[in-house]
Amino acid sequence: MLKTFFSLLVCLAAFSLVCFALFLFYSENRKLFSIASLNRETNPEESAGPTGRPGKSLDPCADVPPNLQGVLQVEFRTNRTLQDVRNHVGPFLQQGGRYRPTSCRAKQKVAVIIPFRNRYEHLTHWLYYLHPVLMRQQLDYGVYVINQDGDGVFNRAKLMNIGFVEALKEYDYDCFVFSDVDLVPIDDRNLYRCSDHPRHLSVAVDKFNFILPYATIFGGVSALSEQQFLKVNGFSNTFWGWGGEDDDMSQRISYRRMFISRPDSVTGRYKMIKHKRDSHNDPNPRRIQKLRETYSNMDKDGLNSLNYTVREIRKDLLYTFVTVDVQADVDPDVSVSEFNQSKSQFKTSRTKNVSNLVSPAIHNSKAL
Ligand code: BGN
Repeated sequence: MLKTFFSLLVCLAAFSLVCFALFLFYSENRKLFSIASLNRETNPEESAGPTGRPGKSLDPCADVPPNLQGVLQVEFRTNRTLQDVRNHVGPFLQQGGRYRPTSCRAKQKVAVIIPFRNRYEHLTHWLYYLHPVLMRQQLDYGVYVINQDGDGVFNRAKLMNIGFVEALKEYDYDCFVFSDVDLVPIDDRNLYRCSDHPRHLSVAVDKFNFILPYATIFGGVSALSEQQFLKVNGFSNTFWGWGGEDDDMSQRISYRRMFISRPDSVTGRYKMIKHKRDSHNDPNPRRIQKLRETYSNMDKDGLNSLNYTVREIRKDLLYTFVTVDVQADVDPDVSVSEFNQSKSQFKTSRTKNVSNLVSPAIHNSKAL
């Protein structure tokens, strides 16, 4: 009698333990399970990861991905760490920030390229929101953070060209989405895909009161297929500092008889993470003049003249981090501090750098 009672007690204890473990597991992974629903209808054939062979027998994914949520809650004030993001989305990713849907064959192979320097907090938010969005959009994608080494003048466009070349070395991508690290979409129906014409995705940014600032704008987030990008010879490599490189691309597109396609202004809404202007990225005083030269320069300034040195390629679960030397001039601000340290030695280099950058007539032109 006593023996039966004890056996019952042991069974009860074991059962409670299992229930408790299950409760813990589900409550810890609540968020993950909403993403996991994307992967429900898996079959063994499909389970090859992004680096494996895609399941050949899979049907193509639907034109409109079925699990989209529409308008999203996006909040940047929360303290978030990269480890939080790894816990949140990591189980669905392959090293290097790679993903491929398991229930269907993705329509496009997309490399998402982020020009970067020293904005880890923004990157954390970006990864936290974008990975689930890109997964729900059923893309076969990889995230490439192209990090400019050193303190030279920033060159966003050159970093994007480098992203294009480096991503293609890894995988047969057919679409390239170029995204600022501080821009997060607030509607997941804004598909990170390429279309018949180069596509501008960030059409309604909160910073600009959700309106398109001007008709030809192509900055923020944009998408070009491999063919479209090759047709315009990529971005210019010669826009140093802030502004104009996207307008130059916009002109390249029209000179090659393509149009800019866009989502509507509801779907194309974005939140921008607020921040102070980066150092070593002051408005480029030469940008207006340079925009007059797009037509004559575009065949010789771009992918075919790109040169850089890869310093390091680091694979995180959430992204591929490529650190590159873009052969940037020393920032004039840096030169000024050097000037204080060593006046005589400095004289020649400062003259060279400043004369490269300053065009007094447009120095005060107002940037958006
Ligand atoms: C424009 C910039 C773009 C930038 C948008 C939005 C220039 C060229 C001279 C007019 N263009 O003014 O590069 O993406 O603002 O910030 O500065």
